[in-house]
Formats: sequence, C-alpha cells, structure tokens
Amino acid sequence: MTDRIRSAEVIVSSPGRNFVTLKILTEDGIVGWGDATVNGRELAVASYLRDHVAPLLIGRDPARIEDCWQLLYRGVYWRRGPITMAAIGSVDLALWDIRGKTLGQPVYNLLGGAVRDEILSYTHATGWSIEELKDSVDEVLSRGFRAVRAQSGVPGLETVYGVHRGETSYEPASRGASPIEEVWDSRAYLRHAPRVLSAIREHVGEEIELLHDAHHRLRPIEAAQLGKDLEPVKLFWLEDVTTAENQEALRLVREHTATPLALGEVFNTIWDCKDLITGQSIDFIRSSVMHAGGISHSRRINDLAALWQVQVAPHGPSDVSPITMAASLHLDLATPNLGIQEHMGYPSVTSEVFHSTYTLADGMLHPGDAPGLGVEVDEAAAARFPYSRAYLPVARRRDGTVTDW
Ligand code: EZ4
Ligand code: CO
Repeated sequence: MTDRIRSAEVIVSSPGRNFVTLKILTEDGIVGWGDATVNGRELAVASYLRDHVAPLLIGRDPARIEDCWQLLYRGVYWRRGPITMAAIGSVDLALWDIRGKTLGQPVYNLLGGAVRDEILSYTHATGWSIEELKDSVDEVLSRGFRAVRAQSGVPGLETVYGVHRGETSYEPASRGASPIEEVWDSRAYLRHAPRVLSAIREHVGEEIELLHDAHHRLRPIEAAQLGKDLEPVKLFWLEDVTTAENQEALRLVREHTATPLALGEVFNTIWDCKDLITGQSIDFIRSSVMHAGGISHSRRINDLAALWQVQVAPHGPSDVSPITMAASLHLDLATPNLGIQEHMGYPSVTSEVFHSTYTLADGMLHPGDAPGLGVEVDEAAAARFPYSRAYLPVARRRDGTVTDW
C-alpha cells in the first residue's frame, strides 16, 4: 500500500550555532530529515515551512519526490529566492531520506550509484598574520587534508572575512540583536593578498591545492587584477571574486586571467548559474545542495555544468547542518563532474543533536551506507539548545558606505 505523509514539523535549535530542521513522518512510521538553515534568516524560513509548506504535504505519497518539488516550485507562482528554495530543498532532502529508508538503500544508490570511491574535500585555514596562517595551514595538513582554503588579515583593517584575530577557527555569524559592522578596504586587500598567498605557496610546496575566497568584495576590474596577480600561485580556485547579479562582469574577469574561478554559494536555482555555465565564465559551481532546492534540482545544475566542463564544488560551511552535508556527499559520490567538496566542520556540541554517519579521513569524505541520508536528529537534545538571534556581519567602506560582505 502507498505510504502517506502524516506530519511535517520544524525544529529550530542552536547546538553551537542556529539550525532549522524539518522532520517529515509517514503513516508507516518512517522519519525523513531535512535542513532549511539560511544563515541569519532562520525564523523566516521556519515560518515559510510551518505556515505555507507543511500543510500542503500532509497525505501525499512521499515516494513522489519530483512531483512534490514541482508542486512547491511551480505551484506557488512566486519564484526562486533563498527562503523559498531552502524550504523546498529541505522537503526534498527529507523525502530522499524517506525513500532510502523505505528501500533500505543509501541515497547515492538511488542516484545511479557511486562513480568514485571517496570524495576529495578541503577545509579552512585562518590566521591574522602570515605566520599564524602558516601554522593553521600546517595544522590542516597534519589532519591529512591535501587541499586547503587560506584566509588572512589585512594590514590597517580590524576585521576581515574568514579570520578572527588570535583565534584558530572562524565562524562568520555572531549572536546579538544586530549585525557587527566591519570596515573594508579593497585597495589594501589587493596589495596584501598576493603576498600572503605567495608565502603560503612557498611554505606548502607545489603539490598541495590552495584555495582562496574573496567573498564578493571586489569590482570586476579589481577582480581581474587579483586573478592576474595570483597566477604564479597556481590556485585550485579563486572564489566569489565579485558579485554575480550582473553576470557579464564575470566575462571581463575571465578575459584577463587564467586563475580558475569558483562562484555561486548564494545561488538557489539553475537560472542563477545558467549563463555563467554556458558562457564558460566559471570553472566551479558552488551552490549548496539544500539552498539550490535539494538533490532533485541540484542534480540538474550538475548535469548542465557537465556539458560545459564546469565542475561541481558544493558549499559546505558550518551554517548548513550535517543533514545537508550528508545530502551533498550522496550527490557528490554519484556526480561524474565533481571537483571538490567544502567541509568547514562544526562546533563539537553540534554532534549532540545531529548524529551523522558520514566519514572524513585524510581529507577524503564518504556518505556511509546507512539507508537514507544517514543523519538522525536527537529531538530531546535539540530542545536543550534554544535558538538565539545571530547575524552575518555587515561591511562598510572607510567613508561609511555599505558594501558587499
Ligand atoms: O561566508 O556560509 O565558502 N564559504 C563561505 C562561507 C559563507 C557563510 C555565509 O553564511 O564563504 O563562510
Ligand atoms: Co565562500
């Protein structure tokens, strides 16, 4: 007999940082877990799910994953957007979890099966000074990673994306009633970043893959200059070197540099990256599997990218929960044109709520073989970590103008 969705509940918890979790329960007693976290906008997506999505799910066949996606996307009239697409993504993840559990299979086996044995990943190194950054890179390499993102401070600035002064880890969101305001200076960054990354290249030798995130700060011609200046460093990629609302801008960057470009962690549909992919303006597409509407939509992005030899490199920060990380790994394992998977890692208390079975050893990830996605949520533990408001920082130029963070 056809199973039916009995309930869909939203759990907002904060084990180390805020997460929005969707629990779908079927009449047969199968639980599927989804993640709907949008950093700094958690309660908006929780409300969208509770008030507008959950009521539509009750009584539906959980095996009709694509039909459910179409209903929640096309059936709504209003299109795209981070809140809507994260909500749809969370439903999609939960339904794939249920499908896997119903069939007794890890989700990657429902996606065509593994095309590789394990998944190359990178994590973050962070140091205010070049010396501190070298130590942080060494620490990452000592854990077995062979690819590392390197971020440093900038002389003359107090705070910079990707690094906290004197601390060995970085978490961009901060708790409080309003966002922290940072001062940003692109000229100072452009002078300093090539020095830093050259020093790190010299430090690690030529075989370690180095990545760097410019985090949307630069104008197109500045981005082109940075890409050119970094060519001798032979980066694995330069990420989010400029914003991508105006995608023509990336063509300008591209014409001036052969440094590989990665982009798209804030994208939420295939329409956000279609022109960048078909125009071959980027080398890696970075949307997170949940923020881009779940496995069902992300695999369409991956296939489009494959046509244009663009590689898939999903966003994997601490602000998507271990449920999204697991979903990403299942899709990665079954995606021929995977480049690399980001794995920022979580505060240790996060594992009190999210019991995941995916593995990370020597920088290589595997989703594991548990049926479904392989992550279970301890609801009693989640209740011990209530939501507390947190924001991403806001950036201003030296004259006080708000700029891209
Ligand atoms: O700033 O996920 O590549 N990783 C990143 C992240 C983002 C955060 C924002 O929510 O750029 O650190
Ligand atoms: Co990034």
